[in-house]
Amino acid sequence: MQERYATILEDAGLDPSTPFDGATDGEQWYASGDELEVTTPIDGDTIGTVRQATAEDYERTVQRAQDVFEEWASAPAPERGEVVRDLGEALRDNKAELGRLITLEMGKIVEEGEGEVQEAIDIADFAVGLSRQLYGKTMATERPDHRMYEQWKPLGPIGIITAFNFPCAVWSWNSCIAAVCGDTMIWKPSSATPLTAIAVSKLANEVFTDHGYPGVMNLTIGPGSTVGEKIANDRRLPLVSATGSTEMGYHVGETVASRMGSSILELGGNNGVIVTDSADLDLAERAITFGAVGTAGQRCTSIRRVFAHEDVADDLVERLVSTYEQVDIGDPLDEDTLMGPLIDEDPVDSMMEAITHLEKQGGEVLTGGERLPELGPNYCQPTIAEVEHDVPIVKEETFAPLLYVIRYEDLEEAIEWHNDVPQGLSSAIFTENVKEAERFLGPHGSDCGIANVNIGTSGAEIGGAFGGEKDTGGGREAGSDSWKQYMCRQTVTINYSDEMPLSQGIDFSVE
Ligand code: UN1
Repeated sequence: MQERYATILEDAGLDPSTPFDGATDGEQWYASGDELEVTTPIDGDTIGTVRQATAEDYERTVQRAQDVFEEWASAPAPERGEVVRDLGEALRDNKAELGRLITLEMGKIVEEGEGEVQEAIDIADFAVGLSRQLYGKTMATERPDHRMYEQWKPLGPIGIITAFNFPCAVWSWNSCIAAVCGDTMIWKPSSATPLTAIAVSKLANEVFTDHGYPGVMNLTIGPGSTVGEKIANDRRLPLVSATGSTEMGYHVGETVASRMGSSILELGGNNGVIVTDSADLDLAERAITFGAVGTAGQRCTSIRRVFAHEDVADDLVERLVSTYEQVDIGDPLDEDTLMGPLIDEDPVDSMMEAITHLEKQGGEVLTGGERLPELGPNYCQPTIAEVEHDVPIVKEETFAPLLYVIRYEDLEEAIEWHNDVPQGLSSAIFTENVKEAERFLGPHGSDCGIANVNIGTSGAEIGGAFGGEKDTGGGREAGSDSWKQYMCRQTVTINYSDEMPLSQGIDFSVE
């Protein structure tokens, strides 16, 4: 391993010379399954080996989450918030180090790696405040001297499954909120990014142990076919939050539902931006570049489709092509780089296949379109292709920096095309015209979980509920009232009268 890679691991609290154990119960680390070799997408160098969890290791971890639940759920919520506050502080203290580890393991540039840790810090802060605001409603009852209210109780140990592209932030959205809600958890990260999971779990272990609550946040690294399957089928886990492909989500969602569990699914997107003839093209160009090229197009919120009004399309395309051609591609650890490698060669292959399809269907590559073998097999050029709206490949999510530009004449038509895909995560309109913006936001506008005006589709703040409709899975994570899914709602009615009146005025007296 390159020395600079070993330094990154050390700085993030990982000993580069040892194989890592892939499971923890908050105190001990263990795992006796097959070894997983971890490579960096930067140059394919091996940066670690992880012993994966076996069925017995999984059992130990989930048992622990179940045992600890009783005590953790009994702690007052603000006390749970204090622990999450310290987790947020630990993340703050290690932001730069974790950010670089994310870059090394996943390939996003350092700026974005650190941004992801910031997202985790932000949700920790949000969760601390929330720990004093787990409000229930009080309702007016129809019976005299009765009181009715609802209260929110911890749900149980829960399962968290996360994807490679946000190896820290998506865990934090779930774990920080679940923790203040009184849940314990078992986390299965992507097998492509286990080291980030181990590094943040080490921090979590220290913080929770210091507070006398080890075992709230637990980790099991292992293949989806074993650990993922077990989580989906495990009746001890009333909730499974899963982020990843739509295909995975269908399977997890169906499996969890078949045992009456609930799931939060955050799956694929196919995010579109409408640029109207009144748009500020300078803003649109900047937002589209970040949205489509940022994270090498590997966000579920990445911009994949731009609907450009025909009066501004040429101008917009010219600006985008010129910007795209100036993007520095290369080593994501280098601070001049704007786009690093993709996670491995598969998405590069998928992007090349998509380009072949669209060219056969009359589309045209405007810039990019090539692999960059001189940098390595995981690198490619960010690409813009112009296509007609009904080209079939446009309905698919290609998890790579491939942007489709589609010209339109009429806003209603653009909205219709925009919605005519299976996915429904994020969307945006660029316009200076309030009527156009409101049409896009109105009942016949965007059908996505997120809709923005003069902002791209990616880079959502944690304060809002994050997620989308249709094949995106319907789940909502992070801010707003997403916390309610991590708790059990209980409706309580108390009779403090000396009578036994029945609701609906029913008389059931035995005379
Ligand atoms: C994801 O790609 O799975 O809105 C999450 C964003 C980030 C989160 C993306 N805050 O782009």
